[in-house]
Amino acid sequence: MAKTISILLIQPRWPGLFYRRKIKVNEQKIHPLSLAAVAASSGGHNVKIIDEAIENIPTDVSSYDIVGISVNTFTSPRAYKIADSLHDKKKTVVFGGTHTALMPDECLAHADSIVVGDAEDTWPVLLADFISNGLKPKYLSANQVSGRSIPSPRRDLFKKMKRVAAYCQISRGCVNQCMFCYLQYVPYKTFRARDIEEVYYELKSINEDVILFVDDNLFCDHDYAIELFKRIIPLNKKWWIQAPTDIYEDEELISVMSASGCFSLSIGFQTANDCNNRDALMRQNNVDNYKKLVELLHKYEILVDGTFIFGFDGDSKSVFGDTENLIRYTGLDTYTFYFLTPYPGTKYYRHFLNEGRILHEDWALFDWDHVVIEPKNMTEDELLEGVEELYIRLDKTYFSRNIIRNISRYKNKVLSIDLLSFLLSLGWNYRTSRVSRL
Ligand code: B12
Repeated sequence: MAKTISILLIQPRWPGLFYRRKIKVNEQKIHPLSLAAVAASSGGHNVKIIDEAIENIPTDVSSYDIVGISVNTFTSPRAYKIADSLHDKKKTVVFGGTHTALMPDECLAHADSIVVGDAEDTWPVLLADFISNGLKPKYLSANQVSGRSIPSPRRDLFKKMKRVAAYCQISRGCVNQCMFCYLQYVPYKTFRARDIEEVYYELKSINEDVILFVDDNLFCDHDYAIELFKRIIPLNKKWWIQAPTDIYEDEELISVMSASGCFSLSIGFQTANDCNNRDALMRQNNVDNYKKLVELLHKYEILVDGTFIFGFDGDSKSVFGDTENLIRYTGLDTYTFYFLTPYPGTKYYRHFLNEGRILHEDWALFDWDHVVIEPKNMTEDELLEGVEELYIRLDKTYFSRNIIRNISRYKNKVLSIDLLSFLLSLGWNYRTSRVSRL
């Protein structure tokens, strides 16, 4: 390599913590992965990672040649602020992350260059161009990086701190077509899975016993998933992952998941109302299958967190009671509620914009914890209050009464001290104010 440069990579903090009432992963207790993945594609250059959730950006950045910032929709206002102040210090700033793919032009108003999609193929080219004074405004990861060429993230660059769990990514992409999901609108949606041996050795090298897999949908390839889970059994990790509802018929998969240490799944039930499933193209979902799925997972001692979205056009005030009944009937262990959030830069967003139903233009509010579109069959207040009252009702009369039953469901798994400390680190967040603290 001709010249070695110093790179500062920043993950901006998320300002929207106040507006919620749910169980939440404590971001300060787990190292985020995105920038460690970018660092892994930075060749022999010097890299420093700053996670703003736990540390401040240094005021003196003179030793860095270039700064990369990871930008999600809800962190974009913060990212723009950081970038503008770095420009005042004459720094070259590059953006990457979901929001650059959705809103490239807006991002380019604050950055010298943007990476759209995977960093593995684009970032090395960008760095070489920067070194030869030929930085281009946009790098598009059009030839999607194959799973086999995704290297392990640079965990050695994480700030040394006691962590309760580690994130790990096995695959990227998804075959489903849910209209609200950002993946429908970016050029890197294809399902790609990493080499099983690579994942095995990466997991083996991770100190933490509790692993949170951050895949969009690992279950796109059941055979691959089964092979991977079998391979990691000897590692004796306890792990969690997001899963779709359509694994309800695959008992072999579920039994291998359990044997390899799966303690909990987050499942995208999304709605109690099948007509929303049709409208939002959630073809994998069918309310009739949910009880069978939850029972099967419980049989294998896997806890189930159900995620639900409120504010679809098919939702009227009856959706809250319907969701409550579904949660009780299926026997979910925990539940997480979100407000429908069409991401700016998508066709879905334009649909609501054309109908004059977008309530805010502050992207920090587009975090699924704020109502950002005017609902069709109820008022904004009815939607907010419906979700809040549902949380209160279920917390008091369902969750708190079932907590002992739920804990006993872990049986063998609960013996892990690491798993217990991870579970205890989950925060129970309450909505304290309607006004975000931005
Ligand atoms: C793990 C995760 C979390 C964790 C940790 C978040 C964190 N601080 O990292 C927790 C559980 C805390 C979390 C919470 C939330 N999350 Co989250 N989360 C994820 C998830 C599942 C994985 C992220 C990840 O690590 N990916 C692995 C890395 C390697 O991939 P990557 O981030 O895409 O990075 C690659 C490229 O994008 C690019 N890249 C990324 N950054 C940069 C920067 C530069 C400079 C360059 C060159 C390239 C580059 O290079 C990387 C390697 O190719 C994603 C979904 C997903 N599959 O990405 C959602 C996701 C990022 N989360 C999302 C949301 C909405 C949230 C919440 C707001 C939800 C909520 N209301 O509670 C909160 C916000 C909390 C916060 N502080 O971020 C959305 C963001 C959508 C958007 N339009 O911005 C996503 C995309 C989920 C979704 N399907 O909508 N989340």
